[in-house]
Amino acid sequence: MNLDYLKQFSLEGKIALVTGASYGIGFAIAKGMAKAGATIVFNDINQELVNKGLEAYKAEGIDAKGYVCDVTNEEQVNAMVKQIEAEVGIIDILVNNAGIIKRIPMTEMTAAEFRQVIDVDLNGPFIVSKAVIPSMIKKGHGKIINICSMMSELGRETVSAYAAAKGGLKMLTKNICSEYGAYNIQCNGLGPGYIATPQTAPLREDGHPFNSFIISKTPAGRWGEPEDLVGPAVFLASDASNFVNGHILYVDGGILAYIGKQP
Ligand code: NAP
Ligand code: GCO
Repeated sequence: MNLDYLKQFSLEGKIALVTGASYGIGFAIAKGMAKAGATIVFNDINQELVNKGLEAYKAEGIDAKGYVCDVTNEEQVNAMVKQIEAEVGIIDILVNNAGIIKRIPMTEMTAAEFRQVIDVDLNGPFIVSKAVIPSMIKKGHGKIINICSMMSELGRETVSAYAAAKGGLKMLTKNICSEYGAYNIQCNGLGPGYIATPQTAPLREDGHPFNSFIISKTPAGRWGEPEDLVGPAVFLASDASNFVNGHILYVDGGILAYIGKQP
């Protein structure tokens, strides 16, 4: 075992696939992993977004490889993983980051809308994990990080599908740990609090009551930034977390610990 604690956090020589990482949380995590030494591969649903991502990585001095692939499409995912293995190598680290949200009151939500959220946020991580695990087993190790949410633990109005998906993702995490831990695969969840990205932009508009609500509900007294997730993500991807498995690491400025201020 490497007891040099700083070296334990290094991702030197590792290949990391971060899904949906052209911008937002995925981009920040991939950027951090690259700085820790990993080779970055990412995907997004169309060439325009992939090109946008490639430019953003290049501007940071990162030589990333981007693929067009929808995480809900098993054929596309299997083809992408095969291509990455041939062009870059076996994936050591998978971050299931791609995700969507639909904020619609449950009784107004169609079953098709509900299914679409479950498809991207829960079936996607299942499909991509399933595609990378066999090679991780052959290689003798692997790290899977599922991007969970406050909604893995809590509910709120309008996010029934998202909460169902992220709650499911928490349990998929524990099950991958249970099923493949014996193969030296660690599967953990990273649960961001409320983070300033395009996904939460509608909630942060000037004067939106949700903005001040979140600030008052967060002991840290602010929204998170994607960069707040980098250290915890690198930890979960590195040898420093080799005996951490099936855990959900919440990075939320303290929201889940706090009952909130009396009105
Ligand atoms: P974002 O800014 O909307 O980015 C999500 C990324 O996923 C986008 O690049 C998106 O591409 C991509 N994507 C969506 N559907 C996809 C698919 N089927 N296949 C491949 N890529 C797809 O969101 P974010 O805030 O960075 O969130 C990233 C992850 O963190 C999500 O899983 C989200 O649920 C989770 N999260 C976010 C927060 C937060 O406060 N922001 C908190 C907790 C958890 P398009 O642009 O084409 O949609
Ligand atoms: C919402 C938000 C959340 C966050 C995040 C919290 O509408 O409540 O979008 O669900 O994005 O996942 O951790």
